[in-house]
Amino acid sequence: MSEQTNSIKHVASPLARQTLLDGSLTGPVAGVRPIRLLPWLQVVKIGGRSIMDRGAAAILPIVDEIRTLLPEHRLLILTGAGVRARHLYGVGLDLGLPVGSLAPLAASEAGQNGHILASLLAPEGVSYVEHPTIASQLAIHLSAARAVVGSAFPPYHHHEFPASRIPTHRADTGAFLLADALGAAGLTIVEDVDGVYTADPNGPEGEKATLLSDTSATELATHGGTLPFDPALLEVMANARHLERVQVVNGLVPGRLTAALRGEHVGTVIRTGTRPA
Ligand code: GWN
Ligand code: ATP
Repeated sequence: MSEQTNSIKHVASPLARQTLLDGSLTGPVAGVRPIRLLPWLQVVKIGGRSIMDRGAAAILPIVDEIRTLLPEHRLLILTGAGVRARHLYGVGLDLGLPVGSLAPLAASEAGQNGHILASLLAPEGVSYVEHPTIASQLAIHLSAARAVVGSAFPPYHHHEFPASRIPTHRADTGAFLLADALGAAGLTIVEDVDGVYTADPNGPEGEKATLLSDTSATELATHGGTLPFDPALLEVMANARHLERVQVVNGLVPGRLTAALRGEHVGTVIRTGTRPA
């Protein structure tokens, strides 16, 4: 039998011959910290219910504040969904819609709030950019403008985890996932309360609630009560690759967002699971 010449070209890859299911094999290759894509970017999540639903009284002052921040920072401003999504969940759940149908419907409300905010900032060159643009053309848009606005809701659609009938991954989680994936300089979550309290300051136990000035995702995971953001945020914070902290600030108090972006401690700082490189 004549010997056959093997002319197959092999592609050298450290993962070519091993299962991706064994952490001890993938660890040496995949365990390194990813690069920061946009290390100068500040991500700001504006609450849907807490800010946008309040209309002009809350939106116009924050728009003024963002306008004055533009020379200082390059911003990705992401909006939450607000009360229209709560109404949508009510109707959709009554009709028996699955979570994968509710997720994109709620997400579209976050997008609407983004369109509103971007319209008000249009004279400053700020536009609403779509999810696919955020995914692949954010850098060029932020080279043309100091800031862009997008939807904070992650576009999971029918891929939303079926753990609950209300989408698990909502605007706060979406904003964190983006900020961490981009290796942004920071994420500030803008709410209508001074930060995270021991209990809902607007709830029945509100009078006894005290502000947590400095806390961690690990501590909050054992908190038990309600929080001013999606609980899933704590899970993604535990696995953060870049962001070491997030600050929750009160957007109804003029100057708090400005101070937070300057690195001042003016709300609740929540430390994530990641450590300085
Ligand atoms: O529609 O306001 O992006 O940026 O999750 O998907 O439900 O879509 O299903 O580029 O892709 O409603 O149409 O809508 O909010 O999400 O967008 O105006 O495919 O610019 O078409 O990932 O904006 O929208 O709702 O964000 O959060 O056309 Mo909207 Mo949202 Mo626009 Mo986007 Mo979803 Mo697209 Mo998408 Mo859908
Ligand atoms: P979205 O952007 O998803 O529309 P949002 O972030 O604007 O929502 P909420 O989800 O309503 O707004 O969260 C803010 C509210 O959370 C506060 O007004 C407060 O009453 C409530 N809250 C509940 N628990 C706490 C807590 N432990 N500390 C502070 N606020 C809390």
